Amino acid sequence: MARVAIVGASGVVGRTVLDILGEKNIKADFFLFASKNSDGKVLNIGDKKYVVKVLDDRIFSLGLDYALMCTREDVSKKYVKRLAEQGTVVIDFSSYFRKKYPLVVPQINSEDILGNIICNPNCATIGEVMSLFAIHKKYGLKSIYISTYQSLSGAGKLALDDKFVVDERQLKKLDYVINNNIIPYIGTIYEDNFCEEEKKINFETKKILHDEDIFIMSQTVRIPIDVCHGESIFFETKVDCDVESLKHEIESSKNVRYVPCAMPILTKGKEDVLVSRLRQYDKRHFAMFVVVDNLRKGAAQNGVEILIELLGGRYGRCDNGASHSI
Ligand code: 2RA
Repeated sequence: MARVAIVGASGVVGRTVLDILGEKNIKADFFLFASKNSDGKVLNIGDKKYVVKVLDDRIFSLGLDYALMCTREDVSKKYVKRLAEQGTVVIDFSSYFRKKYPLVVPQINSEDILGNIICNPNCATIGEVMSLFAIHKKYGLKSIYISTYQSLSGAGKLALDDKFVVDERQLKKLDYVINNNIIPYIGTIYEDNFCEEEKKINFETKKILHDEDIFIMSQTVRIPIDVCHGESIFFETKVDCDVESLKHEIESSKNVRYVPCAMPILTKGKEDVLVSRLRQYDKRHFAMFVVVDNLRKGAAQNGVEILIELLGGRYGRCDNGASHSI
């Protein structure tokens, strides 16, 4: 069996990766790593228990086939290249390598899975491109205007702890109180007044859809819910079309469903991206509302799907949900 590390296993995304590996019954020799705080913790994959080890240079002596790095940029920067150089195929969840290495949503661009470093996109980008890729393929997209409503778990465990804090001095992660509030940016704000999350969405959308010419404007906002990102998306197609034709494309996209009212409570813990309220202004201008579980399809599930693609390539293609012996 292959040897697979999950690094950052005790974080919100890492734990979701473990859940999904268990749900999909993926068989491998797993090694779980995290920071000192989680040393010795026991976590499950399916009904099997694993002891979490502190991440350090010992990871390089394990002869790993795959590593899922559910880690921050600084940790990925330190470990990803070295692992890749010694033959481990790394699926990196941080944004550190996204400009240079393949950035993959398997339903859209699995052909980009090449080499030993594969990047998992940003959660808000994944929801957006999942809802639009079939439309882009069939009708072309000239422009996308997206406003996001992003949950606290997108910023990790500490941001979830900030949910009920009312005294700014007691915040662990966020810059402002989120209790009964919304914060109109995510990540660093740059000199041009765009924030980090907006720049990620703009860059990543073009890279995943293989289209540098799409005009994209985004506005990213943090809201006080635990899980699932909402996205209000306006888009312009390159050719004339109508709501029914677009709905058909959405409904025929894998892991995307059109529903009467897409809300976080409907997608939390689920695999599919939900789309609703598709409407048209004229033959080329449309609007819709999208929700994605940011921990699942927006992060962990996408990474596990990349792993499954890799297993298919190396060991014979496997179907989602089947038992995968690596
Ligand atoms: C967030 N998408 O929600 C970003 C990073 N996961 O903060």
